[in-house]
Amino acid sequence: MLEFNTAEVRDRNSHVMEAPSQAKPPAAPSPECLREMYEVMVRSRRLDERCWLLHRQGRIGFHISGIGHEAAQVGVAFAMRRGYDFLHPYYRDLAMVIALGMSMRDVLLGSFGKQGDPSSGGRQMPNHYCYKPANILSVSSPVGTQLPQAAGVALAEKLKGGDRVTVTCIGEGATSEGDFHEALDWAGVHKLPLVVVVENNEYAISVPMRLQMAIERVADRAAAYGIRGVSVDGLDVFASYAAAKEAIERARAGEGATLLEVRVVRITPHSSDDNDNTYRSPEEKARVRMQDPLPRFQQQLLEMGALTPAMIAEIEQRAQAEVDDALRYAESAPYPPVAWAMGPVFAE
Ligand SMILES: Cc1ncc(C[n+]2csc(CCOP(=O)(O)OP(=O)(O)O)c2C)c(N)n1
Ligand SMILES: [Mg+2]
Repeated sequence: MLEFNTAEVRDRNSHVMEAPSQAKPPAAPSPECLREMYEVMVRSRRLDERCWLLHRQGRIGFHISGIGHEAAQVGVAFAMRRGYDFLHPYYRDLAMVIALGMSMRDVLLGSFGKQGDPSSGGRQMPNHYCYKPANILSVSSPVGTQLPQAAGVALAEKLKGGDRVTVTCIGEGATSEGDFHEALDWAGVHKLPLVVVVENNEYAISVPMRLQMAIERVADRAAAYGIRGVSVDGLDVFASYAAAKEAIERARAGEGATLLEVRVVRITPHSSDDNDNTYRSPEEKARVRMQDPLPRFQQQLLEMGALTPAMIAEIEQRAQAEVDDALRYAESAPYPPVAWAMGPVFAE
C-alpha cells in the first residue's frame, strides 16, 4: 500500500493564501482592482526573473517563462470569477495562476521538486501548475491535450446545470494539433461554456507563426467550428480584460464558446533549455523587448492617477521580499518521501 499523505501536503501548505474574490468582475476595473492587477504582474515578473537566475545557478532544473504574456493573463484572470470558474492553464501562465491565488511558495516548491508542492507533490516538471483550492486543473505536457479535457469539464458543468465557465489557455502553435480541432468542434456542437485563450507569441519554440498557419489571425479559425473568434492586443491589460469578460459572460449566459486570441510577445527564449539566438536576430529581440507590457501598464496607471511613484516602489519592495521569502522556504523544504513517487497515480 503506497502512502501519499494528502493531509500532510495540505499541512505543508498552510501558508496558502485565501482564495481571491469569487465575485462577479466589474464592467471596468476600479483603481484598487487596477493596482491589484499591476501588483500581480510585478510579482509574476520578479518571480519569473528569479527562476531564470536559479536555473543558471544550477539550483533548479527547468524554467519556462511568462515574461511578455502577463498583461493578457492578468486581464483574463481578473475577468473570471476566480476560485469559482475553472482554469486549465498551460506552462506560461504564471501570472494567471498567481492571480487565481497560487503563492510564490507554491510555485517554487514545484520548481525545486519539494514536498508540499500543490501541483504534484514535487513529481511533475516545474511550471505544470495545478491548484485545487482555486479550480486550477493540471497542465498537460503534450501540447494541446488540455483542450479536449477543458471541453470535457465545460460539458460536465453544462450537464450538471451549473454556471461555472471553463477557461483554457494554449499557444498559437497548439492550434495545429488535432486536439484543438476536436475540442473546438465539440465546443461548437454542444455550445459549451468554454473560453479558449490563445496566447499568440508568434513562435512555437523556433517555428514562426507563418510556418504554422496561412492566416493572419488565429481567431479566424473559430468560424470553422461555429463559435466566436476574437483577436485583441494582449499587451494591453484593458483590452484583454474587456474581451475576456465578454467571452466569459457570454459563456456563462449559455451563448457558447469563444476562441480568444491575445497577441503577446515572448521576451525570453522558449524555455531555460532553448537558445533563441539561433533563430531570432538581435534586432528582432530588441524590437520584442520594446513591447514589454509591464512598463506600458505602469505608464497607463500613472497617467490615470491609479498609481503613484511611491506605490510603485512599495509594490516592488513587497514583490522582492516575497520572492526572497519563497526561495528560502522552498529551498529548505524537504524532498517528498521516495514512496510518494508512485502514488496516487493508479488505482490500487
Ligand atoms: C505533442 C507535443 N509536441 C511537441 C512538444 C514539444 N513542445 C513543447 S512546447 C512547444 C511549442 C508550443 O508552442 P505554442 O503552442 O505556440 O506555445 P508557446 O510555447 O509559444 O507559448 C513544443 C513543440 C510537446 N510538448 N508536445
Ligand atoms: Mg507560441
